[in-house]
Amino acid sequence: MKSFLSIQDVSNLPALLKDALEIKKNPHLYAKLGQQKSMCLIFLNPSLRTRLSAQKAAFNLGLSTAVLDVGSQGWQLEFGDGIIMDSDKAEHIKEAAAVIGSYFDVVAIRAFAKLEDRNEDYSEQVMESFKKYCPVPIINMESGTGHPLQAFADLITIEENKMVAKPKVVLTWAPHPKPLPQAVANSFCRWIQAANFDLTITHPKGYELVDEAVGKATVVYNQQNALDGADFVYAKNWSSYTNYGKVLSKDPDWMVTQEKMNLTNQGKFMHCLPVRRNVIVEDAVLDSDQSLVIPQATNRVISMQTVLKNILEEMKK
Ligand code: SN0
Repeated sequence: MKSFLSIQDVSNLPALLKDALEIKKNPHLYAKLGQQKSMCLIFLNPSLRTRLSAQKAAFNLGLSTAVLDVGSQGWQLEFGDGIIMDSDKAEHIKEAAAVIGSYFDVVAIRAFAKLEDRNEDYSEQVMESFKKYCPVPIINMESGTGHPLQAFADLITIEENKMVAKPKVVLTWAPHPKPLPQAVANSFCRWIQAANFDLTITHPKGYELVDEAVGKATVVYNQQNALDGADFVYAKNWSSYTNYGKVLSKDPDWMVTQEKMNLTNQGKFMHCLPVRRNVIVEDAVLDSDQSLVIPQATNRVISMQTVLKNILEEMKK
């Protein structure tokens, strides 16, 4: 693996999953792989799990890390081509990416969708600019359209908890007070289908995801029907893709409740965190044995460590 921007950078998903489960059993197996190498973590948005799990994963591989919080510590970056830079943005990505790439061996970036201009977010301007101007491998820590490290951790979690070879996985939209990106939902759909699981997506009308993410999944507008017989229930809010970045509904009837979980096949509850308690999902579900949110977060170390292991191995070739 040269870089990790999306599932398209994964040439062999079963092999990557096998790697992940091996690393989970023995986290220090590759403790020397990253020695004398370093990684820069660049954040344009907040993070708890992503930042700490990336640092822990790097630590397990002997790789040093530095963190740049662009919001509070760095110059505001300009990404446009041919722009007259007379506004608040002091540094162009051309220089910034080249400089960072001259200091580090791997660069990981978080840059959420701004939810203003769909073409801008879906063109992946930030990741693509880093890829173009930064001479070292790039890792996506949530971009305009995807969060592949989260989806990989989710897949590992399902693999560890599934009772049948092809579980029924339901992605349900849930209400939220703010407009959120589609990134987590998009990547979840792609990875679950790449793993050949049975995926049903449920959401109110107007919340259809981009076609490439939906793929061959079943879309059901009635949440209760969708949940029937589910082995895994993945809740997530996202803002509208069609009416881009808009909150079309805050309907509390879409919250995941214990009563709804009773419709499932003793289904497990999943969410990427951070989660708004009693808005997305009620306490009773989150605090029950059915909840996998902590194992999912734990597996964020494993997904990052597996990706880093593959990138570092590629660099040694
Ligand atoms: C982000 C998102 O893409 O939905 C990151 C998830 C890993 N979530 C949020 O920004 C939640 C913020 C909030 O106010 O609840």
